[in-house]
Amino acid sequence: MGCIFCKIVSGEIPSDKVYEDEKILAFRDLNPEAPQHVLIIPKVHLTSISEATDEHIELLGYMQIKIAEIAKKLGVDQSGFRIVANTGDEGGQTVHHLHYHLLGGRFMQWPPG
Ligand code: DGP
Repeated sequence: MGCIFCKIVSGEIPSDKVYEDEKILAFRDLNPEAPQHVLIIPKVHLTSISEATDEHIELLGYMQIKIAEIAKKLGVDQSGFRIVANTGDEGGQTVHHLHYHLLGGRFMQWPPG
């Protein structure tokens, strides 16, 4: 399969890992938009949140809790941070493997562009 993030999970493409366990992987974005910019992905291939079903409830809940832990590890849990899941073409998704961007270390404007 040609999925870039599956290749990162398998180690075929190297990444700057921040956290890993049997279910998820967190690694630094290649093109950081903030001092801390980490991508959190499930190891199983799931295209986007649009394709999530009841069978993913546990995994998605797990990811939220781990994101909080990762934010703490990055030192942005107290200052604040943003999590974003670009979904589909108009959502700006370019890699079609579910991922949350965790952005922190600077003030985040709202609304986004
Ligand atoms: P999105 O536009 O939401 O689908 O974000 C995809 C992000 O993935 C984008 O910010 C750049 C990042 N990215 C793409 N390819 C790679 C890669 O090979 N390694 C890493 N670390 N990040 C990548």
